[in-house]
Amino acid sequence: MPVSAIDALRRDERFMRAALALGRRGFGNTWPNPAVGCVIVRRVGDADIIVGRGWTQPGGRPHAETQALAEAGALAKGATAYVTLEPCSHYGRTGPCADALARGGIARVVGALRDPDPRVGGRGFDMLRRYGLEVREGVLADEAFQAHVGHITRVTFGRPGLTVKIAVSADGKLAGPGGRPVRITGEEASAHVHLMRAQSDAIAVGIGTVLKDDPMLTVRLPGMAAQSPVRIVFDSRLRLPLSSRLVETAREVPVWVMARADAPVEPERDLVEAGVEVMRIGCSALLPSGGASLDLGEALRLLGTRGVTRLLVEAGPQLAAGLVEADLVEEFVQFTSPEPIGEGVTALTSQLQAKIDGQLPNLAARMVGHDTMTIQRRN
Ligand code: AOF
Ligand code: ZN
Repeated sequence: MPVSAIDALRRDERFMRAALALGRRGFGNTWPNPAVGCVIVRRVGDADIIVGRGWTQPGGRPHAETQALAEAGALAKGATAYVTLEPCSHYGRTGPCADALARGGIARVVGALRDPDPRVGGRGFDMLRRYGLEVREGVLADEAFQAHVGHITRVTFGRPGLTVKIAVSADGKLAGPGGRPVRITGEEASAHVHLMRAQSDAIAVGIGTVLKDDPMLTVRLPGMAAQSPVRIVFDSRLRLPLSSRLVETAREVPVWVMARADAPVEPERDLVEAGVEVMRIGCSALLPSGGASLDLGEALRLLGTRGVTRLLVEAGPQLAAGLVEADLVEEFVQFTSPEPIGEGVTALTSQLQAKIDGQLPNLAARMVGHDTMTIQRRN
């Protein structure tokens, strides 16, 4: 390949990386739409100049391309647009982005990934080619897949993309004896978890975690309180206490409770009065304890119909196991502290860890403060 062609490939990757970084600004606030990024680049002499930048706006509209085109104005003529997801081809509240790019005078479009949304599905790229624009697909497709895994999972399987997060001690425990809460990871890891919350549409826990820890599940990073996601409790029998911090703050940040269809009605009345939304779904497996668990697949599909794309689960051992058994997890994030805590509750049995390794073989690791963060994904 001639050097000039290699340079062009590198340039495309560089600007796609910039578009991916812009797109991330929308994580957690564009649902039900994907958080897309777009940069418009113009060649002036020997230099490449970014003349327009855009990302999907809160609530999902305007789309990234419209924002970038508005910033570029007349400078879009003859320029290249980099988009992290195929430009749309359908008529929503406004016309298709593919149309807008052509009308704005864009000469070339570099896209990372096709949009599996049935309204688009390749028609956006086709439309651009029909208009005579040059199109290159597949630049940094893996990175874009990670960025859009929530949207892709929702339009393909009808449920949100799921990240499960757990924090364990060096000896694999996530709580002290009898489930007593113990501080496991450090401040940097906590800050990172708050960032993960801010970048999620919703965050879910099991009722066991609420009863033990009484968590708030909000984002407590400076200046980011408004980024708190919807808080969800999987609570088959509606045991969520009215005195919990979740219920007490339900009017400020939404709380959704997913209960079994046959859960008692009185607690529902009280919870609804306190501002909580109760959703009822079927149950699947009978538990050894004699109770029955929620059908987690059905629960997630219900969240999909509500538009949730990026769901973070801060799981205890039971919920983590249930989600892995049902093969519903896209990403498993584990923070491990350097200290053992001795006696306590084991986070993952070796069989469950083996199952996770089988489903999510793609492993990355890095330090966050004193703790190790491992991220496991599908291949
Ligand atoms: C783009 N650029 O920035 C985004 C896109 O409900 P609508 O009409 O806003 O359309 C939503 C669909 O548009 C969504 O499911 C996805 O396929 C696409 N999102 N497309 O061209 C964007 N966010
Ligand atoms: Zn669009």
